[in-house]
Amino acid sequence: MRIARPQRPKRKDLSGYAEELLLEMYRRMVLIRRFELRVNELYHEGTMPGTIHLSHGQEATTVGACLALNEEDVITLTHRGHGQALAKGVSAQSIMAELFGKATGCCRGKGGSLHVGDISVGALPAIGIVGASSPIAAGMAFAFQRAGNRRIVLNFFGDGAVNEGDWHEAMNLAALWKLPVVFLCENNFYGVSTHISDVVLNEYLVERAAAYRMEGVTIYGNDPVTVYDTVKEAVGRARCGEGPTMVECLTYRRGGHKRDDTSSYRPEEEADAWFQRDPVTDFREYLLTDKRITPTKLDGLEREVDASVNKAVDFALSSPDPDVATAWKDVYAE
Ligand SMILES: Cc1ncc(C[n+]2csc(CCOP(=O)(O)OP(=O)(O)O)c2C)c(N)n1
Ligand SMILES: [Mg+2]
Repeated sequence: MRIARPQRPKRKDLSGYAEELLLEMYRRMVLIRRFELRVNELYHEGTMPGTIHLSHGQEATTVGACLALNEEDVITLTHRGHGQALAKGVSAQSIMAELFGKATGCCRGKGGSLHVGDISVGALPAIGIVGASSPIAAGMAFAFQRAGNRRIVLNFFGDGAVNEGDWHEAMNLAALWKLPVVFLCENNFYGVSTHISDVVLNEYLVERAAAYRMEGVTIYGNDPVTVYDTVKEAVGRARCGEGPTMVECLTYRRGGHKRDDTSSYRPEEEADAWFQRDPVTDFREYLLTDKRITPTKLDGLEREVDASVNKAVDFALSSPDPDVATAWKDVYAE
């Protein structure tokens, strides 16, 4: 097993970024963190049904990537999709209600954790089959290209997807037809308990993009500014008809693969090194290097986020279950 250590790039001067953008980055990252930790509690105390894959630890990647998009652009989500949905602007209330299987959920309680999303804000409900979202993303990008509407698709996938046939077919056609899509790999080094270096010889997964003559880059995924700048550039190229880019973001999940997984398969030295580079606390510290941003502002924002997560839980718990008569509604196209 090859251990990859977190390598944070040199911090940039933040004065060139709008304060509003920086605060929104932080707000969304804190929202994902607090949301996921709350879901974890609710699940383990037995209040929440179903299964869950939590995304805390990967906030900088999802938020940096989604903020580089326009509202009308679309993302595809993975099985680890709560953070991706929140980052694109799906409401915390409707995701929380979905996790409880309530009628007010973003999929009216029929999808649960594995299918969160809301197409009205450009988040296609998640696809739990590893690698299967990439051809769908390429297909949507093909439709956008034909319509000439300058929208783009951002396809989230994990390191586990790069050995799936579907993923390769999508990469090939997207490169060949210069489709307006960004392939965003959340490389957290593990597919369940399998370390990526035990199943792929390449040091960086982005080497796969070169095989399709696609642009590609590997970046540190725990800094939202780095992710934002890189994805923004990729999005710009895609929107101008210059074709797709693969962006590989190196990150780490703080929890297990799912539910009760304690991640005992992760070497302590690897986990410790990544846990010390917490994207949320790191970004808070980074923001405070900018003279426009004060601890008071960030504390206030954190309190607002906490209140919104509490509100989301209350909303979900007090929402009705779906009516049995609607069981087949919205399942097939009419
Ligand atoms: C085609 C397919 N094979 C197996 C599974 C079971 N499965 C669910 S998540 C997962 C691991 C995916 O790893 P990765 O793509 O790296 O995403 P991560 O869980 O690390 O976010 C597997 C094997 C699946 N959902 N789909
Ligand atoms: Mg993974």
